[in-house]
Amino acid sequence: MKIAIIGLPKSGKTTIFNALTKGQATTSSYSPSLAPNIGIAKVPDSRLAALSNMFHPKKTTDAEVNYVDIAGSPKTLGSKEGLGGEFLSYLTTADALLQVIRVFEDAALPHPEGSISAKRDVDILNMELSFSDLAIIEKRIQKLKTGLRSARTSERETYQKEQTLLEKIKLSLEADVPIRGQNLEKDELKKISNYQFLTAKPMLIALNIGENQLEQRAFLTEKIISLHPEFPVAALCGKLEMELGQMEEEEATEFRKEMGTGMSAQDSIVDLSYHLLNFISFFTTGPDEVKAWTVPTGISAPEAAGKIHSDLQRGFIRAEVISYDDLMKCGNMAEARKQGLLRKEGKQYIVQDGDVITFLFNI
Ligand SMILES: Nc1nc2c(ncn2[C@@H]2O[C@H](COP(=O)(O)OP(=O)(O)OP(=O)(O)O)[C@@H](O)[C@H]2O)c(=O)[nH]1
Ligand SMILES: [Mg+2]
Repeated sequence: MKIAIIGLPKSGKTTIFNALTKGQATTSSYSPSLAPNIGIAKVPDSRLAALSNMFHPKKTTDAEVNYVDIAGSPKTLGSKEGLGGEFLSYLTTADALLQVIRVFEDAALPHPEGSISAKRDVDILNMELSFSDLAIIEKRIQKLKTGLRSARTSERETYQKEQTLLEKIKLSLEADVPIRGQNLEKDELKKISNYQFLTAKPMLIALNIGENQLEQRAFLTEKIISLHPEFPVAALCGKLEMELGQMEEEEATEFRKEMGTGMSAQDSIVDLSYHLLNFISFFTTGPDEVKAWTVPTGISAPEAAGKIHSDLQRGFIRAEVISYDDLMKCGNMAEARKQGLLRKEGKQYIVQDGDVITFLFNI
């Protein structure tokens, strides 16, 4: 799972990135650093420890979330000059976007828009994401139109269908409806999946509040949710979370209690990403390694295999699947097999949360 962090300049993206990954990337009071920060956070999951106890593997590997933090204004999105192109490619490959909205007050660090307004900032970001998608759509439509002139009859229909679909999406985008809110059919979504449109991506909002706003946290969160019920929202104090992230676990927990910060930024963002963005975990087991994998809900068995290695997807034969709960009840694989709880599943199988899977493949 890869999550790209976006937000207006100086909203605290790098600070929150550090909090999430326990990283130490340089934050910027003045000019942004140009290189993106890339970091990894482990996903806490008690089921993995239980599986590890059962299989005694040489290695146990948590599921991971990859975070990318890109400097620069989203106003350069989609533009060719400056950061635009590179910036965009980091976003298009992400599974989800984490929008950092500045709520903290700091007179020494003026907000680029002149004042603090979470609603305005969310709107600006959404508009920029739409612009980026619109630019791609317009270019593609132009290309299709040119292509249609010289297209063979056999290609004509495909071209025309794509054009109609893109025109429809464009109209809605222009009316401020992001692609994720356009109720597109499954096959329509599939047709446009190659474009990796930004407004089609799931998004969550992190309100970056100041230490002195911790008590208003629930209120501030509710306010944004009432304006944007479509987005999961977490309010966290980026600066404090970053500092806590550098501490020893115990010390940080003690601090949290005292300050009433609640769940750590890491846990709350991971929780939000999983439950509200519909990600699930499946497990692979064996004497060498027990490992948790993160995939979107609705993924097929071969697609899940592809997350491990593209060869596994290409040469997919079938999957042997048992649910985590069933396996725990049986105590071990041999018993599960005896009880007939180990299922053989084919290419159409949709992976479920907690599935323990062995992929059979042939390359
Ligand atoms: N007071 C206060 N300052 C913060 C908070 N979060 C971030 N800052 C400060 O805001 C400045 C910008 O933070 P960054 O994390 O670098 O912001 P950014 O969005 O990555 O900035 P760019 O990459 O330049 O767009 C730094 O000086 C931070 O210390 C916060 O919660 N409270
Ligand atoms: Mg930054």
